[in-house]
Amino acid sequence: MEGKKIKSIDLATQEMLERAQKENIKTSWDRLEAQQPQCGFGQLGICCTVCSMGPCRIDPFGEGAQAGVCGANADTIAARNLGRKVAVGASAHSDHGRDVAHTLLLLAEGKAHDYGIADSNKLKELALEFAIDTNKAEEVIVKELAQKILAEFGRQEGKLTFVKRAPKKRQDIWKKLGIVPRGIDREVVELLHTTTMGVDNDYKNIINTSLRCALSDGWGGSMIATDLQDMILGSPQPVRGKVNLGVLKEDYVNIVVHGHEPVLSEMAVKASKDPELLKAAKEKGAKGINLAGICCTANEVLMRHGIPVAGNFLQQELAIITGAVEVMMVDVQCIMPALQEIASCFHTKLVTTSPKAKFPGVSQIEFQAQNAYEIAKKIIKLGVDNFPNRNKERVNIPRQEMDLVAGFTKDIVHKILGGKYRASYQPLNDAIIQGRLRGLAGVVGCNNPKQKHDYFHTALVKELIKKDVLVLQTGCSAIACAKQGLLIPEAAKEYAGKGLQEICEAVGIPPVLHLGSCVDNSRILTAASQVIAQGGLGDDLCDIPAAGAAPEWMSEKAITIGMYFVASGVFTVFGASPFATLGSPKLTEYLCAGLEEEVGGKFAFSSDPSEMAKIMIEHIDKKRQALKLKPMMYE
Ligand code: SF4
Ligand code: MSK
Repeated sequence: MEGKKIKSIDLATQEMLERAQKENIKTSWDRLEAQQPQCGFGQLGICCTVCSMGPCRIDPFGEGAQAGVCGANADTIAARNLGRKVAVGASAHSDHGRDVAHTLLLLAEGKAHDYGIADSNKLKELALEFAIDTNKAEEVIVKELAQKILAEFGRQEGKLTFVKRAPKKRQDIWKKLGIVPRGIDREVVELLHTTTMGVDNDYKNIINTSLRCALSDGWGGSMIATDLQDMILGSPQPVRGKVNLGVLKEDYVNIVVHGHEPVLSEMAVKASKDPELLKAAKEKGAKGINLAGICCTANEVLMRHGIPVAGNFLQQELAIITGAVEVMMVDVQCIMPALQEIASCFHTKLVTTSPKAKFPGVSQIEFQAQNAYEIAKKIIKLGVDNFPNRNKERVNIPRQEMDLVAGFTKDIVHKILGGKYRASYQPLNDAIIQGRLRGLAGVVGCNNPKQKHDYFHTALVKELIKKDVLVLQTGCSAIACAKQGLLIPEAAKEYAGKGLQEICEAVGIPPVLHLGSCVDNSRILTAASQVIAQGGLGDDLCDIPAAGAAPEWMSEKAITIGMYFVASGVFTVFGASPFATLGSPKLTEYLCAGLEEEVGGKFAFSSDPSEMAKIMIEHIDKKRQALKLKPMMYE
């Protein structure tokens, strides 16, 4: 398993890669190979293309050029490159949040009939947070809320409303450093402005602006997306599901939803059960319609409906290579441009749905909240009609599928741990205080063909739970661990330390909790804030014995998530990547040490999951000592 040539620890992925190789179908792994050697300057972050006097690059060995044409040195260039990635990541999550807020407004105006308010408690909660009088009619409250939330994007002064959810001490730190996030759009624009040619040349100040921008995502755009999705589509509840390519069914019309925004995929879930479409599917010779997900859209429909997950980021191409997918419906983010070519090798129809994300030559069925269900039906019908075009001899679905439990929000953790009659975080805090649980870890993020697929996530998580760390997961990382059987309650017995095992057995939870998609990392922030509010574990987020990691990250969004975790006081470890070896020793030192003095959180980089686990556990133990908590119960 540890042999150098193995690209993935997942057997289904291995099987599909073999098939791709036999049929000479190129995947991201092949394209990575074709890219070798990748640009060393790019990997070190010291290539600048900001203005047309460049591109400029800095000689990392100190022999050649040490400044770009304008005089920018390695520190400025590396910090600017990093800052620009933070701005892009924040814009992606936040634009997602804005689209959900816009759907809410249409709903309030009676123009989006297919949606409603699925969680009225959440509506009340949010209305109170936004200082809206809840004695009015529901549609008035909803409209006011939508307007106020949309105004958060363009807010010029003051602070984002959700900042109030953070512990007081954390808010004071942000205030002192001048990084309290104002409007989300403002922070993104300001960071892009300050990183253009001839503006901010102080790498520390660029990081400061980046922290503020990232906070506008974590405590703004992403949090808005999560809360509004829960309110409109329903707050998740623990739900059983299945994961891996084996969830695709040979005798069914297979529709795969891929991307991030659940507003349309939610309608696809309904449409896949539409009697008219089911009848049509049977007439075409299928037993029914099977909906499955890839990436974060998968996490969204899994959490709310138990829809099976076909795979994570690096499996998007492989799902099509099974030869059994009639339609892959995509919206935004993490959708490989290669999908069109792969789909053309099979009968699969790729359907784009966002006006922001088109493929040349691929017809689009544009999503509109005003007639969402009809659009979802149209897309599913396309899949049904495409079923007879499937070449049965080319169908090759790997058998692998695994059970999982998902749908753990901050409120669910609250309820499950506190018991039916006394929802509370106290039992969780007590378990940490008494040394039954060592602490908490958030393990999140993508896949990257540079790293053995799924291996970094699972190896790290196994080591953490063995040491009694309760792991919270989102995104493709959660899917990776689910495939290896870590997201079922039975995993506690096999993999967890004795203390964590006792807790899992007492309340019937897995040792690894699936909290949702990438925007749902905001759930980790709110849960951590509640842990502080409960008492006994310090008075700021940086006091909690906790750490974060993105072991196989690839997306700019992951950098933004890392940046807002750090700005919120969390020690965050990234897997090996260009970002891990920045060509500015000063910037690296600042990110990995200096920042801790200012915000209480810092970065670390490691290309070894055991090393990652070790430094995370050391950090957690350091926090336990600072709080003078009891020694670990079973050590
Ligand atoms: Fe070169 Fe400076 Fe222009 Fe960057 S901003 S490309 S370092 S001249
Ligand atoms: S989908 S951002 S590959 S986790 Fe959110 Fe997965 Fe990373 Fe995309």
